[in-house]
Amino acid sequence: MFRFVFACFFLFAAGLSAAELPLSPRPASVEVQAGSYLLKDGSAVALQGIPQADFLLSTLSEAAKMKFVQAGNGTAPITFVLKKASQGTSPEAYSLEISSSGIRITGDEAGLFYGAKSLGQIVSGASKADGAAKLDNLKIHDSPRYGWRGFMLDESRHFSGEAAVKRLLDAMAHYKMNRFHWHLTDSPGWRIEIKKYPRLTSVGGRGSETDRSPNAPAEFYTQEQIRDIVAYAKQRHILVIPEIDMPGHADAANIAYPENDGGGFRRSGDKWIRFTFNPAKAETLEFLDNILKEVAELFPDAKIIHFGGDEVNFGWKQWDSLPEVQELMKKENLKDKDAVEGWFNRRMAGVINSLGFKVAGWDEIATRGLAKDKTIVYWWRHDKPQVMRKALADGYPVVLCPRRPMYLDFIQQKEHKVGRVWGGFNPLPDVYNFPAALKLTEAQERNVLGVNACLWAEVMRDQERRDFMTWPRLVAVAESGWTPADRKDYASFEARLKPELDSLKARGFVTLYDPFEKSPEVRDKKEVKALKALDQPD
Ligand code: TNX
Repeated sequence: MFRFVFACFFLFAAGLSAAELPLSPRPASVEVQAGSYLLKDGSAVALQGIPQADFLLSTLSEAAKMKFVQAGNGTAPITFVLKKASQGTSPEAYSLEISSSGIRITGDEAGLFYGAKSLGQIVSGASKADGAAKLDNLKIHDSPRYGWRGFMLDESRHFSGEAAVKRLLDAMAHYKMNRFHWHLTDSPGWRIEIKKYPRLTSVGGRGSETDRSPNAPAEFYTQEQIRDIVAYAKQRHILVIPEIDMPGHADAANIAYPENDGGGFRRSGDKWIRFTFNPAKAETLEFLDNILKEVAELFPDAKIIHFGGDEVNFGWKQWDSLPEVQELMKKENLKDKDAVEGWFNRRMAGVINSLGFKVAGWDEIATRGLAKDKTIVYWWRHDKPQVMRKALADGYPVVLCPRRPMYLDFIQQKEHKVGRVWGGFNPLPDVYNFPAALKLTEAQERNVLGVNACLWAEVMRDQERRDFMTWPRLVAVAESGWTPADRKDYASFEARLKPELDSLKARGFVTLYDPFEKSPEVRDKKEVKALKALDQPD
């Protein structure tokens, strides 16, 4: 009885009702049963025949804040059972059973990892006495709503760097997120080493959105660092999707190799005069092909290369006077710049496909006649839902990342000053409730791969500010991607979020936004003004 009262006190103290587990994202199904199991610190874990057994053990120990050891043969308090996912079931699904005789986690490789995470979180939130955790008997059957639960990090506008990325990957894995979309190139900086073209990083890697000095230090990832990060992510069941943006957002590359410049545009206080690659010059196309070949070698797992394709019309004015473009238009019978852009998209998608990769691109690419089975469309223009619906109807797999509510460079509280507001902003509940408002039909849902939040970093010079804009909204994204619609409940999310904020702070995200305290806005240390967005040209 005392134990029961104690357990209830703990759960209520954390703001959770007795039936609610301290699990984010909320699992698909939980059945709490009579009885309990006392899990002792130092308990043995049976991992016979389980791939990455050591890593699973350390994952569990870390999440549980206890130390477990590998069992020899025979029974153990915790048992992992590998069960290959059958056709039609998710390899990320797992079941977790706590009974008076012990704990058993069953699933395929990713499922076992998520099961270890869930058990760890339950243990770390449980009441403890003499180094043992008292766990209610229960059965969890858990499986994600979507197979794509992603986060995009813009490293071009401001560079985050290896330590920040690994810390981020750890936190993503903790919340069962599985896609890291790495925006490695854009106008302010080129961040991925390409051996054949060293100036891309030694020159193109200099500076940022807020430091345009040619003497700024070059900030980028070496190929070795990229391989290391990709492996780090893979171990945590996260696939990395690199983005090499073309033919727009290309200033950094064009500063390094001006012969590929297709012209750009000016806007007040800021210049992106080399915004596009020349889409028709043979040498430029070969240059891009060579880059893509190296990129493909660095990212062998996801087998997806994102090639951008966004906002090209902002900077394509000079295409009218490029002789190669004129020639191409004649030769291919292309009537305008839009047709040239489509031709370029198809050509580059063909190269990516021939490397054995699918191509992903922003939703502008959805009308370019690209192969349905080899193309992934990222729907980002929230004010153009018809683009998303058409792409789905046409049979493209679609990743949902509309600016509202999935862009984390939008402010999250109305008093905040730095960041975007566009007919509204992106407060935590909007992120959490996504994508209900889209009212997707069953047929549409079949082609929806999942959800992806995007952290564009124009007005995020410091890691402190990036953390403020990311957390805890990314926890809400994780749940919107994982938890079945009928299990989502904002009150439950909020109750589970309170302890989660402490756990995020313990991971080092000390400048996160606290929605309960309505914490004051964290701005960059060197104050930056909110920049006008590129897609709101002046
Ligand atoms: C639009 S999203 C962009 C980015 C900007 C972002 C700012 C997209 C495909 N292009 O280049 O950083 O808006 O919110």
